[in-house]
Amino acid sequence: MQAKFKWIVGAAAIAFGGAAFAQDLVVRIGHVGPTSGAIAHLGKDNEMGARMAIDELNAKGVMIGNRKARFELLAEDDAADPKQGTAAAQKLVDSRVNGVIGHLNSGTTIPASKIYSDAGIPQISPSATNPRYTRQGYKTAFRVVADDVHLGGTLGRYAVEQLKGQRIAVIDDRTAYGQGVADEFEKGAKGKGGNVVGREFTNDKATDFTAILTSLKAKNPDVVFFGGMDAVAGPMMRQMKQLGINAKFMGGDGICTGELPKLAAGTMADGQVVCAEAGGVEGEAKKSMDDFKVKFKAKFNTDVQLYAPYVYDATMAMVAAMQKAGSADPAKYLPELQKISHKGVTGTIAFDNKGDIRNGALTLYTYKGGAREQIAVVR
Ligand code: ABU
Repeated sequence: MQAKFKWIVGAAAIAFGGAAFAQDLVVRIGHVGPTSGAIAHLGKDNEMGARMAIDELNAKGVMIGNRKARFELLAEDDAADPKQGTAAAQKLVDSRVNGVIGHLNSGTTIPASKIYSDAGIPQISPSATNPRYTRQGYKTAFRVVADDVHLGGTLGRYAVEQLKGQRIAVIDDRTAYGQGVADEFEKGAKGKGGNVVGREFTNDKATDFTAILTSLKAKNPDVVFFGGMDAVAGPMMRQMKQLGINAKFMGGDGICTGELPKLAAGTMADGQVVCAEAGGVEGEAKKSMDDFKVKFKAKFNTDVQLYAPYVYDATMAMVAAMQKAGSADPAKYLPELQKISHKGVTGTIAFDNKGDIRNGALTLYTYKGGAREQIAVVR
């Protein structure tokens, strides 16, 4: 007797007695960031950006090939820890995700990228800025923000040319991101004739900076650059104030968050901090970013911290590539992702042959009255 029921493994289509109909195509998108630990506010910000994209895609109804796609978000916490990062990556690979958005930190994104590459799964980091990530030769690695060469170098030049820093001190947290961006800052400042009077380091869990700040105070710095994240920068600024160090405070994207004024607990003077987000839009394009922030606040009842719009764009660009390929199979949509040109809220998402964003921008910010204020968008 001929079978009346047939389950086609690996494809969501069912045939009953000869009549076939297409079911939803389930597309699993992995997201990884630190949703626990000192920078959980940033990991949650990223995850909400992914959630927003997935919810919009499901509400809109997206066709991939001739099938209606239903997107699932598999969100993992790596606590900004490289070992937990690789464990999260392996878990997502084992869950047969179609693509991954993440991780947030360079120190987790770089080791995880080998796991995704070996599995042939496309990965887009929305925020990892260490250049090494896209220089390993992995075809699956992409990022939608500028890297630390651009970020640190621009800030180093800015310290000398615009802030007129005469005695520049540099501190980093010894992470892949913090040390890398501080090195690039130092190169940029020295390239413009800047005088770097001291270099110190701490770690990404430290809370007491008395020893390094006392050592730097003796050198009377007028600019202090910190390569690291806001959770360390805030207490560092408090202790600078206690020690009477009245220097400008600079940092990369890791400190350039909505949370920094709270973490600095009222010790941040207007205009004292200069930092940079590793992306940005200006002119007419700024409206879509502003609209995104309003929608985000309405949905989650919290403001964007930093990279949620970039996560949103990364997710949308990945899905656009699946649509172009007519398939969510990583091997089939990867070539489309490599040549995607997706108009997002953070600008056009298109990648160079390393997987880096084309024509990446930076936005320089300061803080006034406890709120971020844009100085300029630079390319
Ligand atoms: N880019 C700043 C935060 C993430 C990272 O690169 O580690």
